Parts: sequence; structure tokens; C-alpha cells
Amino acid sequence: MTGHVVGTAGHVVGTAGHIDHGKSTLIRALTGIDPDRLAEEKRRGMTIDLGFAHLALPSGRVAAIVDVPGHARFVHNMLAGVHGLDAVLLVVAADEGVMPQTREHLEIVDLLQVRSGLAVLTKADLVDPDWLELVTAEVKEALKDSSLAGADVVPVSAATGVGLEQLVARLDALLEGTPVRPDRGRARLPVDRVFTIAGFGTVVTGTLVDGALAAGDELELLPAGRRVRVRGLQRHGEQVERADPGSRVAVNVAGVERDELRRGDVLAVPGTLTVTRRADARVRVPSGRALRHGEHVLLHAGTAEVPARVIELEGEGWVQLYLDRPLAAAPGDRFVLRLPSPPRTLAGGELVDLSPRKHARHDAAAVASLERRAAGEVLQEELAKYPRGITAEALLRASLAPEAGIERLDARRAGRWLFSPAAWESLRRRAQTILAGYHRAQPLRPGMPREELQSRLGLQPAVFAAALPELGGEGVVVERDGVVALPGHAVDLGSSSGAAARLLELLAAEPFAPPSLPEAMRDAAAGPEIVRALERGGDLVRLSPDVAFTRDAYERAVAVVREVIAAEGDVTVAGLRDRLGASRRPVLALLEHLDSARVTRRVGDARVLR
Ligand SMILES: Nc1nc2c(ncn2[C@@H]2O[C@H](COP(=O)(O)OP(=O)(O)O)[C@@H](O)[C@H]2O)c(=O)[nH]1
Ligand SMILES: [Mg+2]
Repeated sequence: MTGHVVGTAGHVVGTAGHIDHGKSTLIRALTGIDPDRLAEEKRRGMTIDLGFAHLALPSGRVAAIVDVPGHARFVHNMLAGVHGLDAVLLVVAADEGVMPQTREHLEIVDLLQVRSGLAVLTKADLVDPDWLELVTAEVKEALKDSSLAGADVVPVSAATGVGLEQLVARLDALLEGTPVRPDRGRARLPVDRVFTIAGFGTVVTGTLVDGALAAGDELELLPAGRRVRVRGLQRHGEQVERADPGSRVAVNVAGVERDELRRGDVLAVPGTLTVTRRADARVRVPSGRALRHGEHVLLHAGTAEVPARVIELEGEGWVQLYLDRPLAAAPGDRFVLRLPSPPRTLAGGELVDLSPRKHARHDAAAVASLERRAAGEVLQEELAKYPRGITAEALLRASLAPEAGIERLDARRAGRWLFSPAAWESLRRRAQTILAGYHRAQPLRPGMPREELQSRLGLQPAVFAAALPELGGEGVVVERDGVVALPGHAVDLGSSSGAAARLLELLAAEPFAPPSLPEAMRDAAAGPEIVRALERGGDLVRLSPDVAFTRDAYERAVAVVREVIAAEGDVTVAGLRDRLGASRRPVLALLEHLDSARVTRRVGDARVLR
């Protein structure tokens, strides 16, 4: 490629139309560049694969040109060229008029929703004005129901040059009103050509979208998933340091061999695309055609062509696509579905969810969720897929949604974790159900061990640790001493109350000289569970493994201890024993208990208040 080029961000303009209608000749006449670059194309005088050129317009704007083959057999090559087009030149030979690939290409342009374009009547030198008028009307009629409805029809002749200047002026004006590709900061280059240049190595070309690229950038080659580096960049045949979205670029890539790359691969900023074998999509099927459930199709998205199977979902226009090979894509990407044989276009659409669950065919809720997702509620719908919580970071990564959306999200936050309102409600209900069942089964226990509740809820430890205090704050649960309970739960001795009462009775008979605890338990037929329950309920105070007081005895004894110390300065085991009329063993246990409870402190043989 030659020629001095000025200007930066630009548009990409593609040709479309029937074979031999003069597309390539027109591009050559406009740009001086022959888009038919292959030897075979030159020999056969026919475009087989995509051709590229660029056109400097009077305004100073430079449009990149993608010339496509018109032959029915090469529609798949044409499809690799139409992604990323800002405008289309639909070329119709004035002498032939609208032909099959005129309609087929127009339909593809329409399915991909390219909205800027001109119809160019070529070979105007071959027809008379009356005929030209008829063909103009025919072309307008063909455009009527497409995304190019109302486009200007411009007659030209590449042979005489008539009309070329007007065409260039119209195109310039059209692009003036066509927004340039937005820079979303996540550059990606769907690869349409791969070759090697001696001394440089591997070079790929493509239409850059969604972000800018600069020499030195680290990129991911997808779907393979390996890292590569941009060694150099060319735009319109000139070395550049940086290329803006909407540029046709040639990228010299380091870190990958030529045979590891092919058309359909994507170079992208790492982490910004999803590689998937299943996608939910909205489809539009042109009238007169039908998309059958289970149909095997070819999915064309970006420059990729992937065999896929169509699963119809409930409601009009929603499908789940099962791909034979992984595809690197982003939500919102447009695609075309074709039937392999005989080859024909079937439908077009937009990828909506790139990591969907499998749906039952009549899952109306799944479709309702897709509708909301397509309407822009991407994050909200993605969040709904994670009943066990997800971090904001992971949610953004999974949905490829802009960060700003997180603030508008209707979500319950627990630390770093987000839950959809429904997921949180379900977590609350499950915690309540699990604990209620546990309390019923274990009335003598104060609650369920934390770890058990965590595993019963199926939450990761980190998520549980963040969620539990929130559940506590909402009054759903209470947590104490490593166990979790419902707020209303009290240890209920229930059927064990006979044994518990007997035990308290035995201890109360000689409150300061009770029988040893194991003995009393045996006599009352009360197990350790009952002792713990009474202890937790405050009805019994265990002073040592074998000494327990009733609460009443304990409180009275402590009062006496304070009294004696207040009156005499300290208290001894013997002194307290005499005051309480008790035996030595329980008194010793009581004072040691009070020492360790930091009520009293031992000084020699005596205790003083701490
Ligand atoms: N007379 C005349 N012939 C043309 C014109 N444009 C293209 N052709 C001829 O039409 C044939 C097909 O042109 P080509 O550009 O290869 O068509 P494509 O298949 O649409 O790319 C070639 O023989 C061209 O010389 C034109 O404006 N006037
Ligand atoms: Mg051609």
C-alpha cells in the first residue's frame, strides 16, 4: 500500500452487492488501490476474499475501505468483512439492476443493523437515462424495508469517471453524520488476515473496535487464551504508534507463530471478552424463513464462523446457541446465522448472555430475564445467577458491563459480597428453616455450630463470615459462643424437665453441702446435656467438675463471701465453712471458682476482694 495519509480516527466503509457489478473497479477508481490483491483474483478477474483500501475525502477524513466478494460461494468471506462497518456502499450495476446477491448482501447488512449507506449505480455509461430511472426506483424499493431505507442512490461510471466526484462528496457528507466508533477502553481486533513479513514475523489485520491500540500493548489471543504483544502497528500502510477504534490496522504480533493464528481469532485487552460455547441471543428471522428447534447452523460473529445448534426458547425471538467451538465475544455483538447447505442466510441477531445457564425449552422466567438484560439490566440479571453471592469485581468480569452500573444495582451487600434481593431473601429463609429444624431436634443445645450452618447453607467460608453478621443485624439469627440460633430460641428442657427438676432438688436439699455432682446426676437420672442446659439457663452453677450449686445457693454464698470480707477484711476456707455450715470440699471449690472468676484474690490462706 502506498500514498500519504493524514487524519486519525476514521470510519470503515464496506462494499456490498452482486458479483461483477463493479465493486472492486469502483474502489480502484476512487482510491487508486486494487483491492483484488490475490494472484488468483487477478487471474480470474473476480474477488474471492476481502480486499482493503483507504480513501482520503475532501474534508480531510480518511475512510478505510473493505471490498467484499459478490459471488454467492464467498458470502462467508463477505461476512468476515462486514462486522465493524460504519457505512455501506451497496453497489448495483445499472445495466443489470437488483440481483440475488444484491438482496442477500442487503439482508446481511440489515440483520447486522448497519444504518449508514449509499446505493451506487455503477456502469451508468452502459444505460440510457430512462433505464437509469427505472433501476433507481427498483433499488429504492429494495432498500425500503432495510436498515438502509431512504439511502441516496448515486449513479456513477468507473469507465468515464462520471459521478465519482459526487459520490465522494455524498460519502463525505454521510460520514460527517455517522458517529465514529466509541472508545470503550477495551480494544479488540477480530482477525481477518494473517501473514508473515520477512524480518517482522507474524502480522494480522482487522478492523479495530471498542478501544485504541498502541505499540507495546499486551493482548490476549482468543479463544486460545495466550498472551501476545503488539510489536508494531500499521494504519493505511503507514507505521503508527497508536490506532483508534474504527481503524483498519495491521498488527505485528510478538509471541505467536503464524500457524497459531487464523481468521476468526480475536486480539483483545486481557479479561475483556468472554470465551464461550453457549450463548443466549435475540434473533430476527426474515419473513418467509423459519428457524427450527435443534437446527444446525453457522454462526458468523466478528470474523469468526462457528458451527452451532439452535435451541428455541419460550417466546418469540429468543434462542440458546450451542457452539461447536469456543467463540470470543461480548454481549451486544451482532451475528448472522446461515444454513450450511445449500448455503443461505437464515437469521440475524444480538448476543445477550454469553455465560447462560442451560434453559428448559419453556422456561418463561429465563426469557423474561433475557428481555431485561437486553434492555440494559445486564448486571442485575447477571447477579441473579449467583444465589450464593458474588463480588462486584467478579460480577463486572462475568457481564463485561461498565463499572458505573454497580451503583445502580439492586443488591444486598455483605462485606465484599453482593446478593440479588431474591437470593438474600432465600438465604434468610433457609437460615431460618435450618435453625428451626435444628432447635426442634436439639432443644437442649443453645444453637447450631457456625461451621455446620455454613455448610448447610452451601456458602464459602468468606461469604458466610460476611453474611452472618448481616443476618444478625437483620434480627434473623443471633450468634454467641460460636453457635448460631434463632432469636427466640431458649433451651427447653421439655421432656427432660423431670430429671432436671430432680437434680436441682437434690442439690438444693443441702444447698452449701450438696452431694457430688456425678452422684446427684446418677440419682436424678440426668445426663450431661441436662447439666449444660441448666448451667446455660442459669439455674445451676458448676464450681468444679464435681461440685455444683443451685443458683440460689450460689448467690447466697457469694453474698456471704462479700459480707465476711467487708466485715473482717478477708475470708478463709475454714471461716466460710463455719459461716455457711458447709463442708470443706464445696467451700474450697466455691472460692477457687471465685478466684478464677476474678471476684476474689488469694492472699496466703485467705481471700480478699479483687
Ligand atoms: N462499462 C463499465 N464497466 C465496468 C464499470 N465498472 C466495472 N465494470 C466492469 O465490470 C466487470 C466487473 O467489475 P468488478 O469490479 O470486478 O465487479 P465486482 O465483482 O463487483 O467487484 C469488470 O469487467 C469491469 O471492468 C463501469 O462503470 N462501466
Ligand atoms: Mg470484486
